[in-house]
Amino acid sequence: HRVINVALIGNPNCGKTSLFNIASGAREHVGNYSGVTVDAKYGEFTHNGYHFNIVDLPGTYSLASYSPEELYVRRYLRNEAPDVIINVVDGSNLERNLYLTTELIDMDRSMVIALNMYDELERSGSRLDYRTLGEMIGVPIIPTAAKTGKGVSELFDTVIRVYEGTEAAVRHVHVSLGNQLEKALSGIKDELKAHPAVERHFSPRYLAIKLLEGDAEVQHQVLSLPDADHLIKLRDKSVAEYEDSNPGIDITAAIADEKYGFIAGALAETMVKEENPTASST
Ligand code: GDP
Ligand code: K
Ligand code: MG
Repeated sequence: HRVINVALIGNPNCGKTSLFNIASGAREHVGNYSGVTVDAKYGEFTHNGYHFNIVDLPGTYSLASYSPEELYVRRYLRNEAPDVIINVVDGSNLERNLYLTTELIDMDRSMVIALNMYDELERSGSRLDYRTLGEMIGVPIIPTAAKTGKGVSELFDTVIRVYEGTEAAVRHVHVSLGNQLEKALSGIKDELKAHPAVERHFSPRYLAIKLLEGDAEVQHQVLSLPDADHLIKLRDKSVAEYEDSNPGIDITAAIADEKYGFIAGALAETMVKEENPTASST
Protein backbone atom coordinates (compact mmCIF):
# COMPACT_ATOMS: atom_id res chain seq x y z
CA HIS A 1 0.00 0.00 0.00
CA ARG A 2 1.12 3.53 -0.77
CA VAL A 3 0.83 5.75 2.28
CA ILE A 4 -0.84 9.17 2.23
CA ASN A 5 -0.74 11.43 5.28
CA VAL A 6 -3.73 13.76 5.44
CA ALA A 7 -4.69 16.47 7.90
CA LEU A 8 -8.21 17.78 8.51
CA ILE A 9 -8.16 21.55 8.93
CA GLY A 10 -11.17 23.81 9.35
CA ASN A 11 -13.16 26.10 11.58
CA PRO A 12 -14.70 24.76 14.78
CA ASN A 13 -17.95 22.84 14.15
CA CYS A 14 -17.56 22.40 10.40
CA GLY A 15 -17.63 18.59 10.74
CA LYS A 16 -13.96 17.59 10.98
CA THR A 17 -14.46 15.03 13.72
CA SER A 18 -17.53 13.58 11.99
CA LEU A 19 -15.45 13.17 8.83
CA PHE A 20 -12.56 11.72 10.81
CA ASN A 21 -14.82 9.19 12.54
CA ILE A 22 -16.60 8.06 9.39
CA ALA A 23 -13.33 7.71 7.47
CA SER A 24 -11.26 6.01 10.16
CA GLY A 25 -13.85 4.06 12.13
CA ALA A 26 -12.86 3.33 15.70
CA ARG A 27 -9.11 3.12 15.13
CA GLU A 28 -8.09 6.39 16.67
CA HIS A 29 -6.25 7.66 19.69
CA VAL A 30 -5.90 11.05 21.28
CA GLY A 31 -2.51 12.71 20.99
CA ASN A 32 -0.79 15.66 22.54
CA TYR A 33 1.45 18.10 20.78
CA SER A 34 4.45 20.06 22.05
CA GLY A 35 3.22 21.24 25.41
CA VAL A 36 -0.02 22.92 24.44
CA THR A 37 -3.33 21.78 25.83
CA VAL A 38 -5.22 21.40 22.58
CA ASP A 39 -5.42 17.88 21.17
CA ALA A 40 -5.32 16.15 17.83
CA LYS A 41 -6.80 12.73 17.05
CA TYR A 42 -4.97 10.24 14.85
CA GLY A 43 -6.48 7.42 12.83
CA GLU A 44 -5.84 5.22 9.84
CA PHE A 45 -7.75 3.37 7.14
CA THR A 46 -7.35 2.06 3.64
CA HIS A 47 -9.17 3.35 0.58
CA ASN A 48 -8.77 2.17 -3.03
CA GLY A 49 -5.43 0.54 -2.36
CA TYR A 50 -3.95 3.42 -0.37
CA HIS A 51 -3.17 3.49 3.32
CA PHE A 52 -4.26 6.78 4.89
CA ASN A 53 -2.94 8.25 8.10
CA ILE A 54 -5.38 10.94 9.12
CA VAL A 55 -5.23 13.61 11.81
CA ASP A 56 -8.17 15.58 13.16
CA LEU A 57 -6.65 18.94 14.11
CA PRO A 58 -8.18 21.52 16.48
CA GLY A 59 -10.71 23.87 14.92
CA THR A 60 -9.31 27.26 13.95
CA TYR A 61 -10.57 30.36 12.14
CA SER A 62 -7.16 31.42 10.85
CA LEU A 63 -3.48 30.56 10.80
CA ALA A 64 -2.33 33.57 12.76
CA SER A 65 -0.60 33.04 16.09
CA TYR A 66 -3.19 34.46 18.44
CA SER A 67 -4.78 31.32 19.90
CA PRO A 68 -3.36 27.97 21.06
CA GLU A 69 -5.40 26.25 18.32
CA GLU A 70 -3.92 28.45 15.59
CA LEU A 71 -0.41 27.88 16.88
CA TYR A 72 -1.01 24.15 17.16
CA VAL A 73 -2.29 23.79 13.60
CA ARG A 74 0.49 25.94 12.20
CA ARG A 75 3.18 24.05 14.09
CA TYR A 76 1.68 20.80 12.91
CA LEU A 77 1.87 21.99 9.30
CA ARG A 78 5.43 23.11 9.83
CA ASN A 79 6.71 20.00 11.58
CA GLU A 80 4.69 17.19 10.05
CA ALA A 81 4.07 18.45 6.51
CA PRO A 82 1.05 16.28 5.59
CA ASP A 83 0.95 15.10 1.96
CA VAL A 84 -2.53 16.50 1.40
CA ILE A 85 -4.59 18.87 3.50
CA ILE A 86 -8.34 18.36 3.62
CA ASN A 87 -9.75 21.81 4.32
CA VAL A 88 -13.19 21.11 5.75
CA VAL A 89 -15.59 24.01 5.26
CA ASP A 90 -19.13 24.49 6.51
CA GLY A 91 -21.13 24.93 3.32
CA SER A 92 -23.81 26.85 5.18
CA ASN A 93 -21.30 29.47 6.38
CA LEU A 94 -18.88 29.89 3.52
CA GLU A 95 -17.98 33.59 3.85
CA ARG A 96 -16.42 32.93 7.21
CA ASN A 97 -15.00 29.46 6.54
CA LEU A 98 -13.18 30.45 3.35
CA TYR A 99 -10.95 32.93 5.19
CA LEU A 100 -8.85 30.05 6.53
CA THR A 101 -8.88 28.64 2.99
CA THR A 102 -7.18 31.80 1.69
CA GLU A 103 -4.41 31.31 4.25
CA LEU A 104 -3.92 27.68 3.23
CA ILE A 105 -3.75 28.86 -0.40
CA ASP A 106 -1.02 31.34 0.65
CA MET A 107 0.89 28.36 2.03
CA ASP A 108 0.80 26.67 -1.36
CA ARG A 109 0.20 23.17 -0.02
CA SER A 110 -1.52 20.23 -1.72
CA MET A 111 -5.13 20.57 -0.74
CA VAL A 112 -8.70 19.41 -1.28
CA ILE A 113 -11.78 21.18 0.07
CA ALA A 114 -14.54 19.11 1.66
CA LEU A 115 -17.63 21.25 1.14
CA ASN A 116 -19.30 19.81 4.20
CA MET A 117 -22.84 20.33 5.48
CA TYR A 118 -23.77 20.12 1.83
CA ASP A 119 -27.13 18.68 2.92
CA GLU A 120 -27.77 21.91 4.86
CA LEU A 121 -26.73 24.02 1.89
CA GLU A 122 -29.16 22.17 -0.36
CA ARG A 123 -31.93 22.32 2.23
CA SER A 124 -31.50 26.09 2.50
CA GLY A 125 -32.41 26.38 -1.17
CA SER A 126 -29.11 28.10 -2.02
CA ARG A 127 -27.10 26.79 -4.92
CA LEU A 128 -23.34 26.86 -5.26
CA ASP A 129 -21.43 26.24 -8.47
CA TYR A 130 -18.64 24.58 -6.51
CA ARG A 131 -16.82 23.40 -9.63
CA THR A 132 -16.38 26.97 -10.84
CA LEU A 133 -15.43 28.14 -7.35
CA GLY A 134 -12.81 25.36 -7.22
CA GLU A 135 -11.43 26.47 -10.58
CA MET A 136 -11.23 30.06 -9.37
CA ILE A 137 -9.12 29.12 -6.35
CA GLY A 138 -7.25 26.21 -7.97
CA VAL A 139 -8.44 23.71 -5.37
CA PRO A 140 -10.81 20.78 -6.01
CA ILE A 141 -14.04 21.09 -4.01
CA ILE A 142 -16.02 17.95 -3.14
CA PRO A 143 -19.48 18.21 -1.55
CA THR A 144 -19.81 16.05 1.55
CA ALA A 145 -22.22 15.32 4.36
CA ALA A 146 -19.90 13.88 6.99
CA LYS A 147 -22.80 13.05 9.28
CA THR A 148 -24.12 10.46 6.79
CA GLY A 149 -20.95 9.74 4.83
CA LYS A 150 -22.23 11.16 1.56
CA GLY A 151 -19.39 12.25 -0.72
CA VAL A 152 -16.67 10.92 1.59
CA SER A 153 -15.53 8.19 -0.81
CA GLU A 154 -15.25 10.71 -3.64
CA LEU A 155 -13.38 13.05 -1.33
CA PHE A 156 -10.65 10.46 -0.72
CA ASP A 157 -10.58 9.52 -4.41
CA THR A 158 -9.79 13.18 -5.05
CA VAL A 159 -7.13 13.21 -2.33
CA ILE A 160 -5.48 10.28 -4.15
CA ARG A 161 -5.53 12.19 -7.46
CA VAL A 162 -4.06 15.29 -5.81
CA TYR A 163 -1.38 13.15 -4.20
CA GLU A 164 -0.60 11.46 -7.53
CA GLY A 165 -0.61 14.79 -9.36
CA THR A 166 -3.43 13.76 -11.71
CA GLU A 167 -6.22 16.03 -10.42
CA ALA A 168 -7.13 18.55 -13.13
CA ALA A 169 -8.61 21.15 -10.77
CA VAL A 170 -5.26 21.78 -9.08
CA ARG A 171 -3.64 25.05 -10.14
CA HIS A 172 -1.27 27.48 -8.51
CA VAL A 173 -3.46 30.45 -7.79
CA HIS A 174 -2.92 33.13 -5.25
CA VAL A 175 -5.52 35.37 -3.74
CA SER A 176 -4.46 38.81 -4.95
CA LEU A 177 -4.31 41.46 -2.26
CA GLY A 178 -4.44 44.33 -4.76
CA ASN A 179 -1.61 46.35 -6.34
CA GLN A 180 -0.39 48.23 -3.31
CA LEU A 181 -0.27 45.29 -0.90
CA GLU A 182 1.16 43.01 -3.59
CA LYS A 183 3.95 45.56 -4.09
CA ALA A 184 4.65 45.62 -0.35
CA LEU A 185 4.72 41.81 -0.38
CA SER A 186 6.90 41.25 -3.39
CA GLY A 187 10.05 42.88 -2.02
CA ILE A 188 9.89 40.83 1.16
CA LYS A 189 9.02 37.68 -0.76
CA ASP A 190 12.00 38.11 -3.09
CA GLU A 191 14.26 38.69 -0.13
CA LEU A 192 12.96 35.54 1.59
CA LYS A 193 13.40 33.51 -1.61
CA ALA A 194 16.99 34.66 -1.93
CA HIS A 195 17.82 33.97 1.70
CA PRO A 196 19.59 30.61 2.04
CA ALA A 197 18.58 30.08 5.66
CA VAL A 198 14.84 30.65 5.31
CA GLU A 199 12.87 27.58 6.23
CA ARG A 200 11.26 25.73 3.37
CA HIS A 201 8.21 24.55 5.29
CA PHE A 202 6.17 27.62 4.50
CA SER A 203 5.95 29.43 1.18
CA PRO A 204 7.72 32.81 0.88
CA ARG A 205 4.31 34.35 0.15
CA TYR A 206 2.78 33.04 3.37
CA LEU A 207 5.81 34.13 5.41
CA ALA A 208 5.85 37.58 3.77
CA ILE A 209 2.15 38.11 4.54
CA LYS A 210 2.71 37.04 8.14
CA LEU A 211 5.65 39.44 8.43
CA LEU A 212 3.52 42.32 7.12
CA GLU A 213 0.89 41.36 9.69
CA GLY A 214 3.54 41.46 12.42
CA ASP A 215 2.93 37.81 13.32
CA ALA A 216 4.92 37.20 16.51
CA GLU A 217 5.99 33.62 15.84
CA VAL A 218 7.00 34.15 12.21
CA GLN A 219 8.87 37.32 13.17
CA HIS A 220 10.69 35.39 15.88
CA GLN A 221 11.69 32.73 13.34
CA VAL A 222 12.92 35.35 10.91
CA LEU A 223 14.82 37.21 13.62
CA SER A 224 16.86 34.08 14.30
CA LEU A 225 18.18 34.11 10.73
CA PRO A 226 21.58 35.56 9.91
CA ASP A 227 21.11 38.96 8.27
CA ALA A 228 17.62 39.25 9.77
CA ASP A 229 17.99 43.01 10.37
CA HIS A 230 17.78 43.60 6.68
CA LEU A 231 14.48 41.67 6.34
CA ILE A 232 12.88 43.31 9.35
CA LYS A 233 13.94 46.76 8.13
CA LEU A 234 12.46 46.02 4.73
CA ARG A 235 9.24 44.87 6.40
CA ASP A 236 9.09 48.01 8.58
CA LYS A 237 9.68 50.20 5.54
CA SER A 238 6.98 48.43 3.51
CA VAL A 239 4.45 48.72 6.34
CA ALA A 240 5.29 52.40 6.90
CA GLU A 241 4.97 53.18 3.18
CA TYR A 242 1.61 51.45 3.01
CA GLU A 243 0.21 53.03 6.15
CA ASP A 244 1.54 56.51 5.21
CA SER A 245 -0.29 56.41 1.91
CA ASN A 246 -3.45 54.97 3.52
CA PRO A 247 -3.98 57.15 6.60
CA GLY A 248 -5.90 55.50 9.40
CA ILE A 249 -5.69 52.05 7.80
CA ASP A 250 -3.84 49.26 9.56
CA ILE A 251 -2.06 46.93 7.13
CA THR A 252 -3.26 43.79 8.92
CA ALA A 253 -6.87 44.94 8.63
CA ALA A 254 -6.27 45.83 4.98
CA ILE A 255 -5.00 42.31 4.22
CA ALA A 256 -8.06 40.76 5.88
CA ASP A 257 -10.36 43.15 4.00
CA GLU A 258 -8.81 42.16 0.67
CA LYS A 259 -9.27 38.48 1.48
CA TYR A 260 -12.89 38.91 2.53
CA GLY A 261 -13.41 40.98 -0.61
CA PHE A 262 -12.01 38.17 -2.74
CA ILE A 263 -14.29 35.65 -1.03
CA ALA A 264 -17.35 37.87 -1.45
CA GLY A 265 -16.54 38.33 -5.14
CA ALA A 266 -15.99 34.61 -5.72
CA LEU A 267 -19.25 33.72 -3.96
CA ALA A 268 -21.15 36.44 -5.83
CA GLU A 269 -20.11 34.70 -9.04
CA THR A 270 -20.84 31.15 -7.93
CA MET A 271 -23.62 31.21 -5.36
CA VAL A 272 -27.32 31.84 -5.76
CA LYS A 273 -28.82 32.52 -2.37
CA GLU A 274 -32.40 31.66 -1.65
CA GLU A 275 -33.58 33.80 1.24
CA ASN A 276 -37.04 32.28 1.39
CA PRO A 277 -37.19 29.00 -0.54
CA THR A 278 -40.95 28.55 0.02
CA ALA A 279 -41.98 31.95 -1.36
CA SER A 280 -43.75 31.83 -4.72
CA SER A 281 -42.57 34.12 -7.47
CA THR A 282 -44.98 36.65 -8.83
P1 GDP B 1 -15.81 19.77 14.27
O1 GDP B 1 -15.89 20.75 15.39
O2 GDP B 1 -15.31 20.41 13.03
O3 GDP B 1 -15.04 18.53 14.62
O4 GDP B 1 -17.32 19.34 13.91
P2 GDP B 1 -18.12 18.04 14.37
O5 GDP B 1 -17.74 16.85 13.56
O6 GDP B 1 -18.05 17.92 15.84
O7 GDP B 1 -19.59 18.46 13.90
C1 GDP B 1 -20.28 19.56 14.46
C2 GDP B 1 -21.78 19.28 14.35
O8 GDP B 1 -22.17 19.27 12.98
C3 GDP B 1 -22.19 17.93 14.91
O9 GDP B 1 -23.44 18.08 15.55
C4 GDP B 1 -22.30 17.04 13.69
O10 GDP B 1 -23.23 15.99 13.87
C5 GDP B 1 -22.80 18.02 12.65
N1 GDP B 1 -22.39 17.67 11.29
C6 GDP B 1 -21.17 17.29 10.86
N2 GDP B 1 -21.16 17.11 9.52
C7 GDP B 1 -22.40 17.38 9.09
C8 GDP B 1 -23.01 17.39 7.78
O11 GDP B 1 -22.40 17.16 6.76
N3 GDP B 1 -24.33 17.74 7.76
C9 GDP B 1 -25.03 18.06 8.86
N4 GDP B 1 -26.31 18.39 8.70
N5 GDP B 1 -24.49 18.08 10.09
C10 GDP B 1 -23.19 17.74 10.21
K1 K C 1 -17.16 20.40 17.90
MG1 MG D 1 -13.93 18.19 16.33
